[in-house]
Amino acid sequence: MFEFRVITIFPELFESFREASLIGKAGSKELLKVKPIDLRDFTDDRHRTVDDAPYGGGSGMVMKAEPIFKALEKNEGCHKVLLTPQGAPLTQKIAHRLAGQSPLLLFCGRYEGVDERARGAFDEEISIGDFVLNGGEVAAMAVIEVVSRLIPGVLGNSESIVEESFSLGALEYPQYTRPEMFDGASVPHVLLSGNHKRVQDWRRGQALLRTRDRRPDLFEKLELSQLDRNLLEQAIEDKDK
Ligand code: 6GU
Repeated sequence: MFEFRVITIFPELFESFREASLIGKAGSKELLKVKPIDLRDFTDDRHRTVDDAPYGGGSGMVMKAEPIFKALEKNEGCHKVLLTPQGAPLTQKIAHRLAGQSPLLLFCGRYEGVDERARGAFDEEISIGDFVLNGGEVAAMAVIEVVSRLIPGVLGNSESIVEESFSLGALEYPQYTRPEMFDGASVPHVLLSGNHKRVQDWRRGQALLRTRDRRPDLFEKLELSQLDRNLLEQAIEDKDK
């Protein structure tokens, strides 16, 4: 059983999340558990204070070191992650590593940050992208979702993990479902051919074309075989027709 522990000042945000969709189903199958932990349980003043004004002045509040240390102490043995925009950008590769690190403790930073002296108590810091959230809660949910789907048995079909975008370094190919004609647009003929090899080749070509057009940064890193080059060439031709 993979265990996520989430330290947050908003534990209630995780109640519906842990019950919904894939995460909830995996929870009932006892493949994983999401345990929200209220940071305020680790304070001892009447107001359950978790933040204070920054030394040196300035706007916003800083999360106090003491409750953080107490909460982490109570959870020793976990792999401890601080969620912060200053962390390493989350990738599929990092997610695969985290999927082997249960119990995984996710600490949701709030306000303007955490006291610098508490940062050393974490094993690593992770961000989910170059934008600013008010707190790490949504980032923690992103990490839980990314990691959960890599846990054996959580996804219905384990092939879908391997085939996906980013695992192969390329974006996903275009998908279609019924009806065959929608708003004057038909489904590409090859997908109706029943020829598995042709379908596979077409999808690879489309995935490469998409990656080239939309994510040149990813495309640059792909190591293309001669077949890949031919399939991309074909996809470019099909587009120009
Ligand atoms: Cl992990 N936290 C916050 N507050 N903002 C973020 C983030 C994390 N990742 C991207 N933006």
